[in-house]
Amino acid sequence: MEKGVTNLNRFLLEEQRKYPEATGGFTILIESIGFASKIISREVNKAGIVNIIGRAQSMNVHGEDQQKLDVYANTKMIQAIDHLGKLCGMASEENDDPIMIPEKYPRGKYLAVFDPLDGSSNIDVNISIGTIFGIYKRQDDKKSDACIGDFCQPGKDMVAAGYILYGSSTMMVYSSGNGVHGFTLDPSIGEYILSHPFLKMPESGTIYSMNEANYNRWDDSTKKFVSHLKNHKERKYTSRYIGSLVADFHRNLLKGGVFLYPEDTNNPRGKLRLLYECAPLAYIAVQAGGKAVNDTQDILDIVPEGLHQREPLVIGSKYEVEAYMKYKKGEL
Ligand code: P6P
Repeated sequence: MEKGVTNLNRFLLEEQRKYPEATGGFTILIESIGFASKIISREVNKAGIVNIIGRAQSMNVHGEDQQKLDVYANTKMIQAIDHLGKLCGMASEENDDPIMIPEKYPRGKYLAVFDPLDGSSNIDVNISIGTIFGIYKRQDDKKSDACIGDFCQPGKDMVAAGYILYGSSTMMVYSSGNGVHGFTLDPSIGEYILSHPFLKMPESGTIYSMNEANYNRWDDSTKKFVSHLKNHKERKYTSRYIGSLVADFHRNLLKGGVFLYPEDTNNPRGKLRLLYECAPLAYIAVQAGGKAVNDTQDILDIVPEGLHQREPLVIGSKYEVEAYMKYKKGEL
């Protein structure tokens, strides 16, 4: 499909035509997530003006202050997809328990997981932030509301995943298993336009992204890996770390490189959440030719034991992630 004239709707319809059995449910689901993101983008881009930033009175399940935009984005994501009749439940970083579909709406076979506004601590300082989402299919044909167990599926079973980056432009990047595609929002017409078809992550990169303030809390294998990058014989690496997962991941997806949030003595299972942060980005990374692991295995193979389970995350170009795993296994 040609860049510049293909909008998200046309792209989804042409993808849908590849599946004769498709009912269009998936298409309307992704379209609706796109709709929510346009509303979130509008508020993110004017947050400083209308002063809706600052701290809401509530805390989320992780004991973090919820920025007003976090709460707003969560509400918009839920409102955009809860009535479609395509979902049997949702899970969000901002909600302790699964979000039920209101009684008045029909249920469907999909499960949506999302971090409505990741990196929200950067809102006040005008740094790029993002929405991360994943779509699963319910594993049984029950018509009841989803329970936590329905969400506990490995990331490799996702039917789609993606993110929206609210940066110098607003971009949606998603995959439904046939490559990774980027769409840039044209705010003058309110349309996502195909701008990055079949995105591929470079086999290796020259960027590493991690919070080096944690250095003394890493284990020796992580320290050795970082030293390997800093003293690489063939490549001169540079450090880039925004502190906003979606922005750091997106840069490495396009330019190549590796992002690490490994386990440390303060965060024995890392900081990032498996279901709605690590797994959707791992799905994108793998579809784009990259890799994503925790401290022992591929992220996409991990079966969550709960909605908010944390996992160490090392994600990016194949060369760097495979080198990391060799250090973790003591092979280097
Ligand atoms: P640290 C933002 O709060 C976030 O969840 C991710 O977006 C980001 O990658 C990470 O935490 C940054 O964590 O400990 O380096 O501030």
